[in-house]
Amino acid sequence: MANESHGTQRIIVASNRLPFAIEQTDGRIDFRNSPGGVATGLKSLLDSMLGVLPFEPDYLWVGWPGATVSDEHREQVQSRARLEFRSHPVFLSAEDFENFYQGFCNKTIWPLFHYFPANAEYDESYWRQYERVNKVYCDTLLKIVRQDDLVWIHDYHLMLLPDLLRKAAPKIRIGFFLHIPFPQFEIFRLLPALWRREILDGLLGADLIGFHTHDYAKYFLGCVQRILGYKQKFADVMLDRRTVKVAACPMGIDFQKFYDAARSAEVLKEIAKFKEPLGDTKIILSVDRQDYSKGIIHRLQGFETLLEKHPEWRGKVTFLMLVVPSRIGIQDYEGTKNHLEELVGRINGKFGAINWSPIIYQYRSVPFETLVALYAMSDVALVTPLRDGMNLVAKEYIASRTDKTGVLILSEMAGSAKELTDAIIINPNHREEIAEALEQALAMPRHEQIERNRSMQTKLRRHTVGRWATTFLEEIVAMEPSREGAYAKPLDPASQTGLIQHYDRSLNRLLMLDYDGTLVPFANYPQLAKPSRQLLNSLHRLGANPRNELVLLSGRDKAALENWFGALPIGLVAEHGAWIKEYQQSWHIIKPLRADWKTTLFPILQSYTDRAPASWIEEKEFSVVWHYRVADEERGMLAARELTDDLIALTANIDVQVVQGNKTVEVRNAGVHKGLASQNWLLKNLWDFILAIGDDLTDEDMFTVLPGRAYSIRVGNRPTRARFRLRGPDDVSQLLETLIDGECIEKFSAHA
Ligand code: ADQ
Repeated sequence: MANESHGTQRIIVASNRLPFAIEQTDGRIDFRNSPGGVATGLKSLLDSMLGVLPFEPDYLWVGWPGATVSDEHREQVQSRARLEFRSHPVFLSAEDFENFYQGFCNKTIWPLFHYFPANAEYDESYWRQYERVNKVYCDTLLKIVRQDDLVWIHDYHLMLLPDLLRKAAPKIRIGFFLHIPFPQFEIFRLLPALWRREILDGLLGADLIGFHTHDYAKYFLGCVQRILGYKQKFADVMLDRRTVKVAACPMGIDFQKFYDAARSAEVLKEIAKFKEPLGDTKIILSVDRQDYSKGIIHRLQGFETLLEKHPEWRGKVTFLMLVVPSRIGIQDYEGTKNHLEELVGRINGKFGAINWSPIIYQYRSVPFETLVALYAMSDVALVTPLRDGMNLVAKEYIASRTDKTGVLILSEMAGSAKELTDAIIINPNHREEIAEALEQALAMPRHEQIERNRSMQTKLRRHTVGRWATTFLEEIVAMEPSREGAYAKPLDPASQTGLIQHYDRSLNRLLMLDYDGTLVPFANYPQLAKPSRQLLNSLHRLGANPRNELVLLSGRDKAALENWFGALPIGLVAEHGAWIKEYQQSWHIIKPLRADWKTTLFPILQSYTDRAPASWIEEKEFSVVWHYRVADEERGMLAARELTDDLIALTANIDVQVVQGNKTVEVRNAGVHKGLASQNWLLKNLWDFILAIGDDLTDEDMFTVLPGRAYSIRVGNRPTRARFRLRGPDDVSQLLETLIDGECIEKFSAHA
């Protein structure tokens, strides 16, 4: 790893393609701009971001230059890429291109993630090459990356890279953004077991994983849950050593660039040139990369249905179809191209006249000004992907409508349909629906067009590509402190002495202790984890000290706590905070709670109990718990992952929370936790010493609300907000004994 450092924040972008592609002809190397959404979007990003971020950014873009480069040209490509494009090329071999790019990326992941499982190929040599290329990227990055760089990895070609990089350079901040959809579990699971695990673990090497929509983020979290079983809290995945944030951050466009271009003299000239031969026919436009996911065939069929069902539009409407060559050499793509050209020919033959051609089809890439001219002159944009991560064309069309007229017809399967809700939203699989939408669009009154586009333009103006990138990067930068604090330091002898001295000189002490896993080890059945006489004695002595207020916070029900600890001079919290009881007072509910949802969930829990023999259900007043400690480990773990996933989906509309505990899955009321219960005591007095000890995720809620000076201790070695950690209940007992011993000195000094 390089170790020089500058004052600015350097961002290393890693993606499959660079903003340029090279062509090698007769020993000559030419550089040209890359087509496609990711490269276009990122290029605008780089242009628009300078001066927007709260830190001074500097960039380097690492990626494949779009062709295999012979050895003798590599140095030349490298230095031009650096000087002219702030880029660092990753050179790939012909075999990489075949098996990695054409193979795993475009014949496995692309079809699968776009819900075309029948097109997906599961070829071991593709997978091996995918692993290899991700390693090549990692090695390249390690040569240039510096400790304080922020690495932003893009898209499905590099899903193993975050983890590879994390392992080699653990402290580097890494973001990952997926530009295509992330599919639901039932689709993702079609990948062989090893691949799907490695892909998820690969992605989880990042600090932040971004998707275009909430659905994709949710599907990803669902797959992590079902396949890896890692604990999750909201949209955070809790790994052993780190927390990974998963977020929806929809990508925008450079709105102003399209809006201004549409009014420029150059574009106006282009419009006049294109419109002249079309007379006063209405224009429908479609623009995409050639790809079966874009729904081009269905779209043509929809247009055909329009002309069949509404003959009044014949001769009065022209469909301009612009298709950019893409992924040439892959059979599915070649097949679609032939099919679509046949269809264009058939429709033109069937309906066309000497002076009117229904479809004008162009198979090529066009310059920016031409593209904007086409957007600006078309009455309707027909964007009908069968599946699309986002779809920038839909956004670019709206941004190019300076007079706010024009109608966007948009597929509900495109990520952008979540934002562009004022478009005519259609199901792209249904030709009748496309035809009806076209009919509606062609007849739409001008004022309605303006009204719809005004609201969409307002959104697009606000959520630009610059803002997308800034939000994403700022999010990673903001995560830094919590990542550093993810591991507490051991309560070593020096810290323990400090704690004891502080305890000794304090007069108002609050001690908050968890029970299971903290004061006693877990037992096969909860009723077996009884407190020993010695523990009860220690708790009694600590609680009876007039300088102390001792509270036991547990997930157990109040009957169990009452039975074991009811006679002690201490406060009690049951069901993770649903019930509280101060010393010498009676139990009360912390806030109004419901429990009617429990009956609905029982049959589901019951079905999992049947699947993992020896697992069982515990019912408490305001929560239910599925225990699998004594079930077969493998079966129990698999069932717990699935159950958690099912419960999260089934309880989406009710105010409860699904919590994975130690060999348990628990459903409880949302907003009730040990943090809330702790506050009851924290606010009661001006404490000069606070000690909180717990072993579980549920105790993190308690650690979160503590003041910074409090002694918080997590039992076990897990990421935590606590300041210190201890190994197990034995260490906790020892610490408590030491505090009790100190009490003798207290009494002695009080008498002295
Ligand atoms: P793409 O599948 O490439 O992108 P899209 O988002 O529509 O799809 O972007 C295409 C880009 O190419 C647009 O910016 C458009 O202007 C440009 N383009 C299209 N046709 C052109 C032509 N004939 N000539 C010149 N330029 C043309 C992937 C995902 C998408 C996601 C983007 C960004 O598949 O779902 O929206 O990344 O994340």
